[in-house]
Amino acid sequence: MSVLQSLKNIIESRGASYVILIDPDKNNQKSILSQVETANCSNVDAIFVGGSLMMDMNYNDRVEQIKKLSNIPVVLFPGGVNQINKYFDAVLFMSLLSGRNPHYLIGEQVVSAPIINDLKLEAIPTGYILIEGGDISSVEFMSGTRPIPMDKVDIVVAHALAGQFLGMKLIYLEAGSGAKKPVSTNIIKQVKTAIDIPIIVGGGIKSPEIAEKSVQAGASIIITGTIIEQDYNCMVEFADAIHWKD
Ligand code: 1GP
Repeated sequence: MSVLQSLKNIIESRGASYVILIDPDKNNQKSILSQVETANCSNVDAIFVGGSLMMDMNYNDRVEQIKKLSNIPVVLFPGGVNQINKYFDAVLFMSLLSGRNPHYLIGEQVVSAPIINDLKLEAIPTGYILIEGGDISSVEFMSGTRPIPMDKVDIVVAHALAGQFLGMKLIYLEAGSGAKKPVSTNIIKQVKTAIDIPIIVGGGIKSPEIAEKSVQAGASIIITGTIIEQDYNCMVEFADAIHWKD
């Protein structure tokens, strides 16, 4: 079964899906495997792996280790084409819809498509929408694109609709890693009303309560990265809050 289908099945049966984000940067070298071990026994549904930069040459080795240890799907959440390798079960094939930088709208995708094809990786078409989370995010800086202001709800909705009409299978509402403000429940509600493909929400989700409210508003997949780097044990509480049908 495809990774996308397995996530959809979980959304259907458990109400929503919980995914952790691991940044395989050298700073996290020591903690990566503990994070995977904890995820294996904490009702986490998948691991997204990615980061804005690779700061050394051991990235591929770390991804291999993550894949070997993980009992759940390992999906690339790409910061760039150089992060693709054979160890992933799937790749979020993202277009940064909120930006107007052609390189991240279609340039990276053209470069990466033949490699993904050659590796026979599952590509999950994903519309990526960056929303202003209270600080300049790594995505904003690295992509040279401006986020949509949090109060411009109609603009976010229009981008999400455009993504759906372009054939995206998922819409990712991103406030940026470590965001001061997560994506508002108002935005999630309005996007949920407008589109019928699953909504991923991430960035600045620091508590199970925020995760639960985001799911109640219409999020189908919740991503946490920064908070679980600080405390692996909170994965169980996040999973409980997100899997509301259990
Ligand atoms: C970033 O949405 C993810 O791309 C996760 O954000 O690190 O703030 O959990 P956090």
